[in-house]
Amino acid sequence: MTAAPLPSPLYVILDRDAARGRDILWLLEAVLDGGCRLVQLREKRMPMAELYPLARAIAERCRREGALFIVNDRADLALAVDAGGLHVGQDDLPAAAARGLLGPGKILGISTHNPAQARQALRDRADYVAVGSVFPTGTKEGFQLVGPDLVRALRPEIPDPLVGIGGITQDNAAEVIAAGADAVAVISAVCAAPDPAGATRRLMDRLAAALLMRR
Ligand code: TZP
Ligand code: MG
Repeated sequence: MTAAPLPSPLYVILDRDAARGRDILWLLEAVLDGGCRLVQLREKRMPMAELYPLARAIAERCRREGALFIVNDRADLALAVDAGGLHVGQDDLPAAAARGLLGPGKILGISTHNPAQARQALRDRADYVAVGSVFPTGTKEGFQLVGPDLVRALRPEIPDPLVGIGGITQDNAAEVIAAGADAVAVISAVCAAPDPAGATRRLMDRLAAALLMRR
């Protein structure tokens, strides 16, 4: 069965480090204001006692706005705040176990860096497959550079939504869509932007134009 389409071609990952001290809920408002309806909370160091109320507030705000909210890494947190889903990488809770915990009603996204991992993600019943790092990034230490070529190579065999991630900006987002991605995920291009709402809006415009070009 092919997974459902994502609600937005732009996937903004909210990351406190990239936000340079700015409030995550303020950033969320900017992202929603800019028209994006797909967000993730990526927070590696916050104590769970602080992370839980933050994730709950994001989940509630996204629910009211009709946006899909995905929690990074933590299946327990995703379930506790009734988020729309969970995103796991290759070093996290194995995707098959995550799928079992989440049940069929939640979205499961899986990060992959090569064709074997992408095929395994399909077998583990991913709802979308993330591919990266498409370009060099300063956000993730030890990233594996795969280029738009991996997106292009996977497109014919991956029926699920494909999400390009890593080093994606206004200037190269269209290239990722042209390679076959359904969406692009960004951290710094929005979270570190002086005007995150404007940056979101401009990325949304670029992506809409790139998707039109592909039709
Ligand atoms: N996974 C692969 S690259 C990356 C992640 C989480 C970092 C993306 O951040 P940015 O700032 O959009 O390059
Ligand atoms: Mg992870």
